[in-house]
Amino acid sequence: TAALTKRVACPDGKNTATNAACCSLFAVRDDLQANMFAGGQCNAEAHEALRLTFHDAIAISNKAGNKGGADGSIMLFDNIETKFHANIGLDEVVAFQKPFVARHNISAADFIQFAGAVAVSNCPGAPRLPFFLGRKTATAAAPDGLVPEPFHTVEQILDRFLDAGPEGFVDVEVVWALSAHTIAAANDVDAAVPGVPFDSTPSVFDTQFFLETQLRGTTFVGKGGHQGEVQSAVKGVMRLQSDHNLARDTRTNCEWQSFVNNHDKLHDRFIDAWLKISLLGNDQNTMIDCSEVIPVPKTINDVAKFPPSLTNRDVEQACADTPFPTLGTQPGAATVVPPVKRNH
Ligand code: HEB
Ligand code: CA
Repeated sequence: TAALTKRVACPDGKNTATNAACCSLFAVRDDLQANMFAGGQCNAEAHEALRLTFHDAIAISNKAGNKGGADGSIMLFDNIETKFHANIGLDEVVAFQKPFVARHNISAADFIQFAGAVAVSNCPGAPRLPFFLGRKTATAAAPDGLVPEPFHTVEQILDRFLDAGPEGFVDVEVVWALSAHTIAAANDVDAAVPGVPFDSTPSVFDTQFFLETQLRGTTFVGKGGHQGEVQSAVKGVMRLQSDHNLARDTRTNCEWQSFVNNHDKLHDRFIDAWLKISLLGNDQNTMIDCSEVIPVPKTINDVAKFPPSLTNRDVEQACADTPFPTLGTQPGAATVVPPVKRNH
């Protein structure tokens, strides 16, 4: 039976909400859009906000009793956690985000996930991510070693995800979560070339990441040879060794390929994977659904195409069950994908 929900008028005189507890989030959202995401852009700061949601949340271990998770520890104990090797670069993100937490009535734990959901909404083609309010606050820093690294083996990565929380993440869910790398870049894998994206469209939430990682690697963004880096198929694009291997491993390759040119699947499965990440260590049933505060992303007409000059012949077919989809090629000569520039 569908209940009729009465909306409450928020004290800001502008907004209404299904639950009064969500009212204060409108001002946080507007502050983020204006002062973190440069007027609602899918910019470097938005990418970083999404990465931070993962690095705070994934630091939970079933084997170790499920302490931590999405609890704000990466910000509350940043002196400890941002020194962990896997969290390289996040010291700057945390420093940038802290004043926002300070000027609003929100916990670090909720803020990190809320900022990530707002960030993703700025990327055309992205799903509108759900946001639940009311996370537990960290009482200690997470231990080192729980955040996956790009030089970890597929075995290590799948094991780590399976150990994250009481349910863990099964192999296909790991692939779903990696949709995040369609709006992502690396600053520190090769520090000589900051902002190098993981696909040719780092400000669009499309399926290009899954397509491009399946292509034969031919080029390094910089001098190459960095830990966790392998050759990519497109100049200016960096490929992580972990993404390369997940696209090819028998446990994950068919799921990986299934995202190529399947925008609906990308959209729906990222909601599932991200929501689960964003709730790690918390009980959804005791939290308040404030998803209505998250902006509705722009839609796109997502038709996957090979980057200029590349074709189905450049695919390193890995999935044995299904052939790679036959796709067109973007017109023109091969170009160099420009780096993602920071605003702050
Ligand atoms: Fe990620 C980025 C790794 C998963 C989100 N990554 C990144 C990087 C790396 C990684 C290395 C780069 C950093 C620098 O800066 O240098 N990841 C990784 C791994 C994994 C992952 C190994 C597992 C497999 N991610 C993930 C997830 C998510 C993410 C799940 C969500 C959900 N990342 C991300 C982002 C980014 C990244 C967003 C971008 C950032 C920027 O741009 O800044
Ligand atoms: Ca993309």
